[in-house]
Amino acid sequence: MSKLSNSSSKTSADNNKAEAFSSVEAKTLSIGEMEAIAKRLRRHIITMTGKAGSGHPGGCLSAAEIVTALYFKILRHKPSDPQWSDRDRFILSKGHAAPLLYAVLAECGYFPVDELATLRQLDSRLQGHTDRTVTPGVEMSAGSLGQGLSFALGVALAGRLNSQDYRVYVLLGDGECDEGQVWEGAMAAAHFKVDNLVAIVDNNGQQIDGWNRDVMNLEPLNKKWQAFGWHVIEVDGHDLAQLTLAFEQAKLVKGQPTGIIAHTIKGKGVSFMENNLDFHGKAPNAEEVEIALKELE
Ligand SMILES: Cc1ncc(C[n+]2csc(CCOP(=O)(O)OP(=O)(O)O)c2C)c(N)n1
Ligand SMILES: [Mg+2]
Repeated sequence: MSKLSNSSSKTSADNNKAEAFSSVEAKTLSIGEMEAIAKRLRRHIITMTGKAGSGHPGGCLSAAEIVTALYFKILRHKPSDPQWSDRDRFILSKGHAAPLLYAVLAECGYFPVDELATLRQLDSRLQGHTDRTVTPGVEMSAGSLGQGLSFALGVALAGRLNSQDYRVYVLLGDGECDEGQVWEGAMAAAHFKVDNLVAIVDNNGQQIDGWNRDVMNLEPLNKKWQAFGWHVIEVDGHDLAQLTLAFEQAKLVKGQPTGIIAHTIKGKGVSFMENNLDFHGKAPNAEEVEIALKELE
C-alpha cells in the first residue's frame, strides 16, 4: 500500500485517513479492473462453498458488484487496522452471504486469501454466518435476518454523537425486507434525519422458498422506502459504474438516509445458478464447481 507524505502540519488523524486503503490506490481502479475483482469474488464463492459442501451461493453471487464498488471505490477503510475508528462501516445484514464478505475482505488484505478454504470448518474464523468477534473486518454478527438496518442506524447515530464523519453502508436482502424490524429501522432513520446511512437492497427477486412476488409481494419497493422518508436510487446492481455513481450521489444527500435498490440476478455469473431457487442454500457439487469456474474464467 502506498502512503502519502507525513507532513508535520497534519494531525495523526489526518495521516490515518491519508493511509486509508481506498483513498490511495483503490479509487484509481477502472471499471474493467473492478469487474475483474467481482469475477474473482465469484470464483472464491464457488470454491469456498463447494469445498465446505454447504452455504448460500445464490445471494452471494448477486451482490458481488455491490461489495466490489464499496470496498474498492467507496469505503474509507484500512485493512491493516480493521478497528480504525474513522473507518466507514459496511454491515452485512443478510448474514448468510458471509462467503461474499469473506471473499472481499480477503481480496482487500484483511486476512490471507488462502484462509477462505477454511469456510465453515470447526475453529475457522470464517463461519457460515458472520461473527464479529473472530473475523477481522466483520462489523456485525448476523444470520438472523432483519437486524442489520437497526444496527447500522445505531452505528450511524454514534458517529454523529461523536462528531465523526464516517459513513455507514448496510446490505439487505429483498426477502429480508419482509421483516418488520427493517421498517422500524427505516422509519427511525428518516425521523432522525440520518444522512450518513445508506441501505442497499439486493433486489434479486427471490428468497429461501420462492420468488418474492409469490411469497410476500414487496412492490412497489421504491415507493415504500420513499414513503418512509428515504431518498431512493435504483440501479442495475451488476453495473459498477451505476453503483459507484449512486454511492457518490448518496454522499450529497442531506437530512435523510439513502436507499439504493440494486436490481440483481440471484446466482449471477454462473448459468445454471442464475435465478435457480435451488442454489439459495445449496453448495455446488464437485462437477458443478468445475463448470462454474470455467464459466468464470
Ligand atoms: C429471522 C430469520 N428468518 C428466517 C431465516 C432463514 N433464511 C435464511 S436466508 C432466507 C431468505 C432471505 O432472502 P433474501 O433476503 O432475499 O436473501 P438473498 O436472496 O439475497 O439470498 C431466509 C428466510 C433467517 N436467517 N432469519
Ligand atoms: Mg433475495
